[in-house]
Amino acid sequence: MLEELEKLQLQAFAELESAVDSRELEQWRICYLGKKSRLTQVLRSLSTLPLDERRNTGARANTIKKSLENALEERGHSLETSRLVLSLENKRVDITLPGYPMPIGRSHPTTQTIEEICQVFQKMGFQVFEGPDVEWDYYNFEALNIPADHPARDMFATFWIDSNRGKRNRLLRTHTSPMQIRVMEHTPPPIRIIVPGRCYRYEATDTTHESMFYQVEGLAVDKNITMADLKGTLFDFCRCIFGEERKVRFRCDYFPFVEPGVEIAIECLACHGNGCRICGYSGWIEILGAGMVNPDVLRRVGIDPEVYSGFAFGLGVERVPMLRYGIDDIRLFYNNDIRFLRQF
Ligand code: FA5
Repeated sequence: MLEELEKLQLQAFAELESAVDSRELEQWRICYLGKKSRLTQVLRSLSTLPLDERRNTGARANTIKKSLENALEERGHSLETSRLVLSLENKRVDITLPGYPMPIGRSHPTTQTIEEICQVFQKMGFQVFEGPDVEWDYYNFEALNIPADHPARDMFATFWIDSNRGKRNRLLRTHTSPMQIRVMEHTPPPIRIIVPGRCYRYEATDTTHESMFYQVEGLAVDKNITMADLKGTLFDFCRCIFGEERKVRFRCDYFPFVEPGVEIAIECLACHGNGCRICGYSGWIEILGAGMVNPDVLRRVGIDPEVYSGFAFGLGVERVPMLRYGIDDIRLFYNNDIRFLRQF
């Protein structure tokens, strides 16, 4: 029996060496150390042996059992270590490889345009101010000579926010002109400001109209300001932004808070003035409304119109890149299609 045990041990060691994963190790354990293994059978049958043989065989069988258990544990460790080394080798990071480039964001084309517009006016001596998107009826309409029921309210389809005892009083500003009042209330002339900001109109959108868009308001109040100052400032601006060659149209318009009122339009880039879908077949795209500040508006904020005069304008920001790059639909700006935005 002892001879058999020695053979068994040699065979077990040889097989253990060829086991390559935990599944094969477990099979080996069942075969050589399991309940039905030959070694367990020998240990169980010791009591049937004569005393002498029992002692020798028992001692040897136990030693073999111990050495098989140790060998199993060692082989387990060594297989685990090789598995770990292999997996580390496979997943090794080569720190000398160049990293993945991080996509870098950029300013929205509207933001870029606002910055450029502000720079042009800042060079002429205008200061930049900002104001609230949520406005009172008073600033958006009343103080600008547009009392309730004035037909000019139809020009500014309004998103109302709340009302007080049936009287609507808070809204999303429909233009940046309320900032004329807010600034003049607190600043004595001379005033030269521009105000970039969002405006909202409750109207159907089309290629040149959005329900949310940006304007840049301008206001200059001082002694002896005339229509010539307004025209000179705005023509200079148009030349800076659109170049010397581009045709600029200057003609009368009506806004209750200026007198006289004008509008400036730029020749459509897409059709060179011949008329197309973008310009509504007129050949021109209107970019701003302007005029001399109405004396009633000056009086309302405590500025004497006999001493001071001023001009104001409100410029549609998105129309500038549309005219420059031939963008045929204003709605592209806020659809957030990255393929469009990436071009600027
Ligand atoms: C006004 O908003 C006046 N507050 C402008 C003004 C200021 C006049 C100071 C006199 C003195 P108007 O509604 O025309 O005016 O808008 C001015 C410009 O904003 C337009 O020329 C156009 O370029 C742009 N604009 C107007 N409505 C929209 C719209 N729905 N979507 C995109 N741009 C618009």
